Amino acid sequence: MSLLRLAIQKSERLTDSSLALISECGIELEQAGAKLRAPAFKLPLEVLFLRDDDAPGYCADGVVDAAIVGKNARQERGSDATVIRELGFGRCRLSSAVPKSLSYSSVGSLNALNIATSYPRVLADCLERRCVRASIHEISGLVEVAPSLGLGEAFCDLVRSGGTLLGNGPVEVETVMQSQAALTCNQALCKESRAIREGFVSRIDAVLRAGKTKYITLNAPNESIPEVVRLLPGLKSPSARPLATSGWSSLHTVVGEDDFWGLIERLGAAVGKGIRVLPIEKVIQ
Ligand code: PRT
Ligand code: ZN
Repeated sequence: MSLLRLAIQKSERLTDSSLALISECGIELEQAGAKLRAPAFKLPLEVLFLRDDDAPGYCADGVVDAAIVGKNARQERGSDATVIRELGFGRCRLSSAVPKSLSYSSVGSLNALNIATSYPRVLADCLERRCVRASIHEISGLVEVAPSLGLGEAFCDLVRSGGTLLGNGPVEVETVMQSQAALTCNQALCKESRAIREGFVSRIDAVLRAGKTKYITLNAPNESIPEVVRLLPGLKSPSARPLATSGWSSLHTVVGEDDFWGLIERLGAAVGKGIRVLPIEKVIQ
């Protein structure tokens, strides 16, 4: 029987969010995290717990069929695995940074510098595109303190909040790539495994859509309904149900999260208080 083998990161930064997504997809794993592999209950899917550095290559080579990995790791490994969905967690950027003492005006200031990084391939591609000739020194850890250890005059590493950089003194100067976790897949799947993958991707889509939408209910006097309807860009028009109090209705709709707070403020101005916002678990389309 066909089985979809999905790699996720073993007990590191992306692990909890990957397991949460799998669970929100309604997939229950046997002994999640306890072993190297965990089969799913009632679904032909098996999760393998791997290092983020290894998963992109294993996915490209077909050792696993799919993997949840940082796009940065996939790009650095030069993996042929296709990005099927960006998953919205593990967001970070790969940036170059220089010591405060170095006078920096533009990317050209990196010319002839020795740059320490764990992402030599991605950095080299970026510098080449921007016609910068620097020498790249590959190191595997302590990247942000590399210049102070004499391991380079500048460095290039992942940045999330920027707190690590602030703590060590260097200044972030160029974004090399934006990254986040992605579902990547091997393209050479048999028909059955592809069908399992498509089912899994539909579940992920339902979860991702739900994450971007909220359910809103509010009570409004009937005369203000046209104005509320004008303000609410729902999936369809909001539904209105009469309240026990005559002349009033309860309105229900689904809204996207873009400009969510702006919308709530405009609604508040139109109908006053009593707007209720509820999370949506899944949106199936
Ligand atoms: O054992 P394994 O090899 O699997 O794990 P790892 O230690 O190599 O990877 P891990 O868990 O650190 O990162 C896994 C993935 O998380 C990365 O490939 C990115 O896609 C993503 N990610 C998101 C990050 C960060 N944010 C992040 N901030 N990876 C690393 N960092 C580090 C960064 O290297 C730097 O040291 O956090 C520090 C900077 O963080 P801020 O918030 O201070 O800017
Ligand atoms: Zn790693």
